[in-house]
Amino acid sequence: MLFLWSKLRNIRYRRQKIDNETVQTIINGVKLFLVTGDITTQDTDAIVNAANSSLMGGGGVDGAIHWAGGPAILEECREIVARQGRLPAGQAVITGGGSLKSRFVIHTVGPVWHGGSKGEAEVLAGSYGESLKLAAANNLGSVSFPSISTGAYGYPVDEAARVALNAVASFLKREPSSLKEVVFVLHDPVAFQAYAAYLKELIEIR
Ligand code: AR6
Repeated sequence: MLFLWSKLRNIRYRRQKIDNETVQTIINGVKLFLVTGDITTQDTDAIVNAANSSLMGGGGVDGAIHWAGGPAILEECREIVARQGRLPAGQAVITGGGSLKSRFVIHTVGPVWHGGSKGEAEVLAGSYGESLKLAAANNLGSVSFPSISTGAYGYPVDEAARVALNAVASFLKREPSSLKEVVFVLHDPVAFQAYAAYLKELIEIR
């Protein structure tokens, strides 16, 4: 019993320690770091939306972005869908930021989790890579990501954190670009812990 209690205390202590630390690294001159909070209040050049293929809005972070950014974003999304059709999972498009602080919104569609053997990791990595490609193509200096697919789409957050951080780190390593800052804005402490734990692993490996 005493043993169990001291183990639990230890876990709590380790978690608090991660909370109080700034978990960040620099890859190829680009600062990569994690914060907790609401992505709609970020002032990076772009924020990334975890959208669905219709681009017509939804719940979760998608709903929050359209709510905070106003109808101009939806109007641009409509034009994009009229021009090129629904957005496949793993792809990304860019619109203005409407009334958000960030000038742009990059909309991407993550995979729905079907157990992990249906190519989910490749599609999720594609969402991050294609979003960063668009940010670089538009000469942006900073971009914020939510934890794509880990809400309504059911992707387990520990696995998603690995895929997300590996995809961003490998893009930054191989593509010199305008980017100076990539931020993960994690809405809840469980997601923050998952991303912090894996980012620390990555920092130690490097
Ligand atoms: N800021 C940052 N992260 C947030 C915010 C916020 N304001 N709100 C939620 N999250 P989800 P998905 C986190 O469901 O799994 C939509 O209906 C949330 O806690 O938004 O990719 C779309 O239209 C979770 O960790 O996106 C699609 O139909 C993460 O964002 C579908 O949901 C992703 O959760 C996409 O599902």
